[in-house]
Amino acid sequence: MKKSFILLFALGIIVSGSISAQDIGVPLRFDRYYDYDQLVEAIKALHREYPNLTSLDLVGYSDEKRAIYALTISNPNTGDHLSKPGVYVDGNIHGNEVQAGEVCLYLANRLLTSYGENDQITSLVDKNSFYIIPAVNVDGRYHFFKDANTSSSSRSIRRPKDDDKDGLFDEDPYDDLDGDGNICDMRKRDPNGTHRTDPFDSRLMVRVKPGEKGEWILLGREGIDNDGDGRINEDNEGYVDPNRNWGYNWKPNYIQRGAGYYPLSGTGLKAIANYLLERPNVIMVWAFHNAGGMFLRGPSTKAEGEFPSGDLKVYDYLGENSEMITPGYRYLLVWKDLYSTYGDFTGFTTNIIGSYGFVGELFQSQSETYALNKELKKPGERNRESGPDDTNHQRLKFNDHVAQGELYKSWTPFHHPLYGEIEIGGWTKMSSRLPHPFMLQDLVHRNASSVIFSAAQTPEIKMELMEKKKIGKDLYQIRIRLLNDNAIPTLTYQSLKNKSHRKDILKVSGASVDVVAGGELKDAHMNQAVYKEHKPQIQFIHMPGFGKVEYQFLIAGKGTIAVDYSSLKAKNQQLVIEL
Ligand SMILES: [Ca+2]
Ligand SMILES: [Ca+2]
Ligand SMILES: [Ca+2]
Ligand SMILES: [Ca+2]
Ligand SMILES: [Zn+2]
Repeated sequence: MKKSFILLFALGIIVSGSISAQDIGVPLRFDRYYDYDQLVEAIKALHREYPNLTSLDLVGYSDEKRAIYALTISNPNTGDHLSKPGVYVDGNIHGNEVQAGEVCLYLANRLLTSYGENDQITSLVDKNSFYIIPAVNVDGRYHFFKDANTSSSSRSIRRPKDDDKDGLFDEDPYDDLDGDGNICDMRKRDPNGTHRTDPFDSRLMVRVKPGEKGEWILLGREGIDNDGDGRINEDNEGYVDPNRNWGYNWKPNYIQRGAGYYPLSGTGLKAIANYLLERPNVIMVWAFHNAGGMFLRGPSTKAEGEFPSGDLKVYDYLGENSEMITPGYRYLLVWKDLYSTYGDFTGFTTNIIGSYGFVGELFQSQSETYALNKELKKPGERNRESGPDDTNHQRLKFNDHVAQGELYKSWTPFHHPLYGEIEIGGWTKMSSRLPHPFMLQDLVHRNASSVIFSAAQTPEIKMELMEKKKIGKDLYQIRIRLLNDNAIPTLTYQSLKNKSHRKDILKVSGASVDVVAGGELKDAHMNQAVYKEHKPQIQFIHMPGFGKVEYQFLIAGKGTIAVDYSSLKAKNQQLVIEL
């Protein structure tokens, strides 16, 4: 009696102390979205299940004091995590871009559950250190699920900002008037309105032509004038854009909207910046966002110029392969193909951390396909008369018959305190930028595969003795070859050009030897070596992708020598040679 009471009591604590913990077991599920608390549970579950391959770090806290976690995946038996090429992956820096978090969770889940079973993945987990932060903007993610939102709100850092400069902060947000958890649109019947009902789908509206009578006036997003200043929803949460607040090429608000008052003013961002600075081994960065189906590379502004050609080869190789891994996604240059951004995250990681980096813009609404009726044109083909393009018609059909109506709220009458009798309806918060959960598995797997592909291309240096020749009494000539079979060099050419990160070091040492000369062997057959003038026993080198370098040393003495290769971003190597 007493025992079972205690047991029940203990179970009660377990059940009430964790949120939906019964849902969250390893392997994780990807036919659903994880809210912030569930995401934390998921990452903890992975760590609990694979304590030997993971470590769970509390990176810091957000502006609203939520924990930001990072999961490190690295096999300690193959070396300390800092000794291996680091692959940093994050998501959800924009709070509403939630499937980016699922890509990160999926990557972690895939690497861990396939370790020891899949050869490619086993060798990656042995070779690399993965640093995964599934949700950067933890406050944004929390509020996106918990509060009423559009598909684009709850995006900002949760740092109050007075957008309309009236002395009040975030005082007039959207208002969920009908209490359905979505911020949709408002419309009102008006014979002099700007729009009439679309003849093909009565849920849509088309703009009236000159001289034509309207039926509707559009009143914007759901809401009221909370502060009575004559404007509706003019000061929503934030707006400090967490992807414009980083400490590289930051510009103030009048140049870059959302910049914040100073770089890294976001508490959580500052913590992540420090986390990265403590991991100089990071050579590859992926930051996932939505939407549009794009892999974006820098530079972020035209004024920064183009990357060195050596880096472009790397970006093209990874970007073009990623395009093939995720059909329909495009590999683009951000400032040229989209727009310039100042103070963005990958600008920081490229230039301060010295990494290659992509922004992955997940999901494209065109993937919500529905085979259209004959009278409707194909998606992308615009305009019968002056109607909206057919993408909306197709998306509505997809909503009706594939998502069973979950993505669109039909227009419903509502009495508005200011506008009187109106209707509320339109796309819901889980529409437009997020795949329906049934499509999530495909999205997370393909995008995680792009990360895995790039991780496989991080540098892996092999060092070999090419030749050892006695050329005099106690005088030896040795030739060392270093090979990198992967696409990514040991240091970006940008870092090399800016001298922002140290080169690799090749060092010859021995108790009873003297390195008389040493330098790069430009041509082994022609015996052309370029000797370094001072301290020939230490050479500063750079390992290209898909390439090799050769060095030659003249060594006086005898006994054992060690040749040590050390790198910031690739694994150190050593050769021991007997003279
Ligand atoms: Ca205000
Ligand atoms: Ca609503
Ligand atoms: Ca107002
Ligand atoms: Ca409002
Ligand atoms: Zn984004």
